[in-house]
Amino acid sequence: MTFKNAYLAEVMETVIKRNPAEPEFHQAVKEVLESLEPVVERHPEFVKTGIIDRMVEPERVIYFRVPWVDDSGKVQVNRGFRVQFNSAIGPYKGGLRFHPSVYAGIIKFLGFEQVFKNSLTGLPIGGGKGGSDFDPKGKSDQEVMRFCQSFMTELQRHIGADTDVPAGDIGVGGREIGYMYGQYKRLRNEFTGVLTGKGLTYGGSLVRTEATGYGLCYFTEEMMNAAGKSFKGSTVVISGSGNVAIYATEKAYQLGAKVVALSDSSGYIYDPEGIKLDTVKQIKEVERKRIKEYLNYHPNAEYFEGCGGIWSIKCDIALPCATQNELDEEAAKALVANGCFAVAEGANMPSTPEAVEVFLKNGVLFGPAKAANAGGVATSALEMCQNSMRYSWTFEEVDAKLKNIMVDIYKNSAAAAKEYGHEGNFVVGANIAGFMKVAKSMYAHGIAY
Ligand code: NDP
Ligand code: 2IT
Repeated sequence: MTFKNAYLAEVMETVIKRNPAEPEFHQAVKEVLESLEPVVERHPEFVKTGIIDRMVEPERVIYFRVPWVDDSGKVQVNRGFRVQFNSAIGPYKGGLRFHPSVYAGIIKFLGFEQVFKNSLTGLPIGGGKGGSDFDPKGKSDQEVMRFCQSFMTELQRHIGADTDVPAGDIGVGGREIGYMYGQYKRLRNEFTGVLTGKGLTYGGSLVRTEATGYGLCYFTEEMMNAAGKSFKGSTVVISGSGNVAIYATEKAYQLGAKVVALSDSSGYIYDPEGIKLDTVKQIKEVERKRIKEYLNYHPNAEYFEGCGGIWSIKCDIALPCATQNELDEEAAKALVANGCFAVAEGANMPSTPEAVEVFLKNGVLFGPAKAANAGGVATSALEMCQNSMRYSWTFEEVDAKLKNIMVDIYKNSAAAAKEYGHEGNFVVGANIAGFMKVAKSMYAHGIAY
């Protein structure tokens, strides 16, 4: 244990004991608790009222059976989860992940991170996360629809526009949100903003599709500008080729950079002339095929099996946008050796703690996920706002609000880092800035004796 503070060490020990065999959750909690050392010294009232002891325990965990019938008539059973982590500053808010690797530890880590991220947006949203071990890959639209309907049949009794508002994450995009929204409406006979990431014809917000990737680049540009750097003329490597990666690529190009690599869980493509994004959108968004198909359109590009090698490509800026722990110490060293000067996390917790250490020690500008990818959930909160008003803003209006939010997140994280003696360390800064608003709210709400 690396804690100097005995109280924080004890909280960490309890988390490990109470949540055995959930290493991703332990990792996420440890990173935040390490950042809070200077805060607990300055705010003994948070220790006395058990704010942190309470924050590491979800308010509610819902775990349910999701039975559905596949195209051959066979009954399939998956597990559904919703972790309602913290509602101190607003209704629970956070995505749903459909991926075979989903289990309680993944959803808890994501839900915990979401609490601080949502606080950083400056908007009134609490933290939650959910999902299933269902694998949408290779399933027909009908199978996905039947699964989503069964999933929502249980989830609907736990959520609501003022209670808990889910959205997308890995494996959950517009198609899945549509099926789930349809089922919610059917069961509840109400038309409310209970999900975000909805289609534009039934209450979705412009820019929500692009928001996480665009927001990531707005944050990164702000962080780089403060250090005299920018996307303009830079070479960028982005992992993943899903929602976040595609729109990070689009914005990086708009800001004057060249993106040379993208990946999926099978491998990565390298196109030194610059990835042609229209081709990637066609392969991934329309055909739902593998990134390898890119070579059928652009035979001069190269394809490599296995996704880890992508970090050995020489670049100025790296944006991991696939999944947790996809960038390890060795990859971080390779990036540093190749002159990479900025890394910002589009995915949640994509860099291992050892990799983060390498970046910070070598002076790489490092934008942690909670701050850098908060544009998705921030725009979800703007979607909630428009739904409440029964009104909608233009693309330019939402995009301008998103940009302001990302600039503010950078400034607030940088300021908190400086105030607590860690100037330039945006991991510490984002964790503290996110923590303070939630802690003050929990303190104000008191505790039942
Ligand atoms: P998508 O499902 O659209 O895309 C996920 C991408 O990551 C795919 O290219 C996928 O490849 C790859 N990937 C998934 N799991 C693995 C794995 N175990 N190993 C290697 N590659 C993998 O999801 P999103 O783009 O929405 O999400 C990507 C990341 O961004 C996640 O960490 C998510 O939590 C985070 N995020 C998403 C937000 C959003 O608004 N969507 C907001 C903030 C963060 P393959 O197709 O082969 O599985
Ligand atoms: O990790 C995330 O912030 C998301 N998947 C988006 C959550 C949301 O509610 O838009």
